[in-house]
Amino acid sequence: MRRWKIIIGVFMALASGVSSAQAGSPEEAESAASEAEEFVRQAEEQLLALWTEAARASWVRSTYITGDTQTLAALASKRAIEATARLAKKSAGFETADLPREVARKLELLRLSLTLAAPPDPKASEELTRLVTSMESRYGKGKVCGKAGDECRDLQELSRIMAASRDPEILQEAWIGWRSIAPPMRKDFQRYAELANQGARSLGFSDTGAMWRAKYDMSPESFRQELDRLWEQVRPFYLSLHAYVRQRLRAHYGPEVVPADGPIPAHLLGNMWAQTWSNVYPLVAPRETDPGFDLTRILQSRKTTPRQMVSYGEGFFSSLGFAPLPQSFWDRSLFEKPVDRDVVCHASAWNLDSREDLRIKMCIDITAEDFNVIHHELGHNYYQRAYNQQPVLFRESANDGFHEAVGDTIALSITPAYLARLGLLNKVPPPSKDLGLLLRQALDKIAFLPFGLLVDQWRWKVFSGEIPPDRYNEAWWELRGRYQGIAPPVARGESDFDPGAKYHVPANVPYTRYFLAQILQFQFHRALAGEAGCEDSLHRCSIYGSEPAGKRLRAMLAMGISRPWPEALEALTGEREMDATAILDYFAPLREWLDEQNKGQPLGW
Ligand code: X8Z
Ligand code: ZN
Repeated sequence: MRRWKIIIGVFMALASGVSSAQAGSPEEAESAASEAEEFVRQAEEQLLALWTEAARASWVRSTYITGDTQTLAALASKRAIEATARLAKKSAGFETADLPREVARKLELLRLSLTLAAPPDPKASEELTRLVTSMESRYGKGKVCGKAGDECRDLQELSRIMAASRDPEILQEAWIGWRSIAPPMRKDFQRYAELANQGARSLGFSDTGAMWRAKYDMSPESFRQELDRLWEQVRPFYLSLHAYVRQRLRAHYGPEVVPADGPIPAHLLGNMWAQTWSNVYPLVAPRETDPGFDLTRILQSRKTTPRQMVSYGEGFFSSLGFAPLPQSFWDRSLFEKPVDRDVVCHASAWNLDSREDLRIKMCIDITAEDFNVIHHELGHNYYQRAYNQQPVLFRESANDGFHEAVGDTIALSITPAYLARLGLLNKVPPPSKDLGLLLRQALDKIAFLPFGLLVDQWRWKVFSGEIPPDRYNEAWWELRGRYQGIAPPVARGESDFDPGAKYHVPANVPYTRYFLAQILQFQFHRALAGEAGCEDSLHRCSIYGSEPAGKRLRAMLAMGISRPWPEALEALTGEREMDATAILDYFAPLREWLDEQNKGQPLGW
């Protein structure tokens, strides 16, 4: 996540924002162009100043949550989004047809840049930024305490239980426990949705969801259809994986806990939100093809430190020809949960000055899961640095799915052969064990897809009013059931607010980006593996050490958002469409095997 996304803005009143010149004569066209150019130039200068200011306030607040840091961060954010909203309105007044391409694109991007738009009334905009800051901080501070108020557990501790426990009662307690942090946000969330919509409408969008869907170089409606198309490509695979996992969990927990043909209870999948399932790999693994190593155990037995985990990640990027991370990254990042204060532990990557001040903020656990998350976060940082030579308004990923996909693409190259090269593994398992590896990978990558889609299906409907506040939770579970085929372990009602127990909802971070990233990273991997000369099966390819792959990747990253995303995709892959055939190709051997295992078993729910 890139914090400054929600806070970009410019604080200034441009003397002549709206162009009055109509491009009738060549002279008038020229004057309109120079007026637009000057507007954009000033906007970029001011944007940069406000980004930097708001990002610093936000960093301090996220790494030291107090009433004061919240107030300061909310104020800086308000200044930034108000100014951006003003500029966005002005940018819409320019006639772009005759403008130089670069200027026209910048005006368009200005109009689309906000994920949280300031309502016209300054009081309302102050309330809005206060609400978002407070909801995110409440999530960050979330703790679940025993009856006597002692023995409090935070999300990190509860997540460890979700990952490791095989006792349904303990799992259920942790699952219910974490969701108790959310009901107090419910009213705030409702008000936030109202105010955010006021802001979006003042910028000409029908609501905040429409504003989010407008960012993909196509109409919001076409984007919806793109998502449907991609989901239909992968849905049969998900059904197959779901049926297999259900059958194995049923064998382990018994028929009174897991139904034969209904949704899977949400607390049994190894993750607080049932969004990735690899933690239950040992329960569902086929004995005969188990790869026989567990990276978590290896890292822990070697007493790997958080910093060393990050160094491994840096080492991968260096092997592709990326410059090392600056010393300030090591000095200023937060790698471990401090013992003496509240922080927002949800992992994020930052570039505070839009140049070289890169950092990650993450409460690292020594696990295979966090080894991947580190690569994910570093992907953001290397992308941010790669486009920092672009003009300010182009310092962004081609679309938000690209930003989320880069580090994951690299993580796909963490193959057993690569781990052996690092000295973390003594022996590379033979190809006959690949099915186990592929299954473990699919439990994360394929299982995630419906979750990646549904979070915003819910929010879009909330923003449009199709889901009214008195149906927030019911509609959430309706979507969880429909897309993921999971069900809550206990009855839920409207005094609960389960969407609020997922970081991105209180923090106002759009989520469709992760669905897109899951598709894109396999397209990127397929292309880069080709560039690296790997002729093996895709899941055996690692691009570690490949200069040509690095060069190709950097060329795309350096484009930022200067061109519509299909051009960036083409620069890297030669393809202009998002396409799920790459993820399907990658897992093809597993699909065949799963279908075989599922013979005679119910599919769906
Ligand atoms: O939020 C994240 C990253 C930060 S951008 C850690 N992710 C999503 C999540 O945790 O829900 C990465 C995968 C999905
Ligand atoms: Zn991310």
